[in-house]
Amino acid sequence: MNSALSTVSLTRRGFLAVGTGTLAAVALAACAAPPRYITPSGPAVRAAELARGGTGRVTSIDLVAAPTQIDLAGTIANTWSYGAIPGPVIRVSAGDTVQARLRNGLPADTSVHWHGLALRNDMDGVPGATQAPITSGSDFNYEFVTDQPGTYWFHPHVGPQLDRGLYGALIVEDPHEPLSYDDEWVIILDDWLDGVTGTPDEVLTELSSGMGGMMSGSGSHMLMGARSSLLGGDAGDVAYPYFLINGRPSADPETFTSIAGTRIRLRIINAASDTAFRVALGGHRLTVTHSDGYPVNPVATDAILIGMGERYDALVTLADGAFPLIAAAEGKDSNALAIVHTGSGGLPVSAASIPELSRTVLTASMLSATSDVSLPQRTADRELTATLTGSMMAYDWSINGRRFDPANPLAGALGVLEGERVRLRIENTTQMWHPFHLHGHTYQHAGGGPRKDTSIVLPGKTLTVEFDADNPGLWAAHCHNVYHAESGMMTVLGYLVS
Ligand SMILES: [Cu+2]
Repeated sequence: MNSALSTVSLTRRGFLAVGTGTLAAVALAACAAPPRYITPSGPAVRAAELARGGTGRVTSIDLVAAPTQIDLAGTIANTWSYGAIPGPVIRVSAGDTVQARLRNGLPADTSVHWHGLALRNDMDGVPGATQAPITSGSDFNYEFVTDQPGTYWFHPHVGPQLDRGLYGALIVEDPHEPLSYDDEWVIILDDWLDGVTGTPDEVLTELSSGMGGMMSGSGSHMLMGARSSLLGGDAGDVAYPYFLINGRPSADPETFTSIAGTRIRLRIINAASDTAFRVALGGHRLTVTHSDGYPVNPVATDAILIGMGERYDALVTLADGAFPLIAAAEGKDSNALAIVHTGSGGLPVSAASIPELSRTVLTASMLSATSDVSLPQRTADRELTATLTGSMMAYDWSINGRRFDPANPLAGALGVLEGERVRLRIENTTQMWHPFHLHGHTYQHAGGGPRKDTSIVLPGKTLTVEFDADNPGLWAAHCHNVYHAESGMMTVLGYLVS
């Protein structure tokens, strides 16, 4: 644990040495001893992976990230994808090994992050922290043992690539599934502008220039005046011409066909970059059973609020007819749509709005983890604070007042020791909501709340969560608004060398 090969200094030079794989070249700081963190390729990470064990069964998949086109009800747009939009569903049983070979056919560096999984750190897909970027034309082999069953997903962790078509579902099935249902549908939500009004890189440049407010209305991508009381005010920064369910716009919706009385498990994933959705199925109530992959005590609701990066599973027993499944873009006055069709009955005449959207809307604060996944009672060994800082107009989004620097990713890192119970306060001092995401761990909202890895934190509010530091490595912690993260609202949770 204490050899130069297993540690990394906080210096820029030292970190870059690790990032390029020349571990022996790690340089130690010349001045005051900075915190030392274990490395993604070190023995602690290998030991944690060995302790995971697993079934030994392997699921292999080739993912090719490449330029493609998307058909948006007749409008053809150039974009990037993993072959289709959404990408392939990767489905394994808990404990199985995923082998995913990523071939980078993009004209840019990329990576794949396996969102929500407590996986081995060197497979987490964060260039600068856990691996070197996968350069254009090269390959990278991801291989890791899956841990907990649940609904997860994958996407790049490079620039605003997530706001293109690069995303897919990763479903880890429970070999002892306690829920009873007849079928399941994966519902992936997205906000879309790529190839239509511009590219995500152009959006980021515009937002970062601080000129967006002045330019709005004349070809600007900036959205002014999106308001949501559920989100505490400003709902989002970016104007999108389309909102998609499973890669399709409302004018050409996916139709799910089943028969009345069928019990369906919905696995809802928000893969958007700047949009929370309010999801409901006309004529039905939903029973929420999981948040971010982990079981909760079931709660019946009319609609669900889901921020970027979050997942909710819900059970629904289908009635007879045709029903709109609507994901209303929260505060943005537009919808994504799919159709659920059972037996008799024509398609719904109007799918613009359904009463369920304005009835009970479930948020994470209404949920509690089931006893089998609740963290055991324990006094916290360490308390950490991540204060979300910055503003929309300056676009200087940051954590603890520091904008993330990819060239010096451990500056301002949050340190923990393996084995600790950690209490993390996520304090939002900004005027906007943020979906905070911690890699490699599924914390529990304080007070017996749900297990989650991505949580909506409203403006002016503090969310307190706890987790056990049981997955050593360097873990990104950031806002899952991709434009906020790329502007600097990101830090690293690092395991200290003991
Ligand atoms: Cu944010």
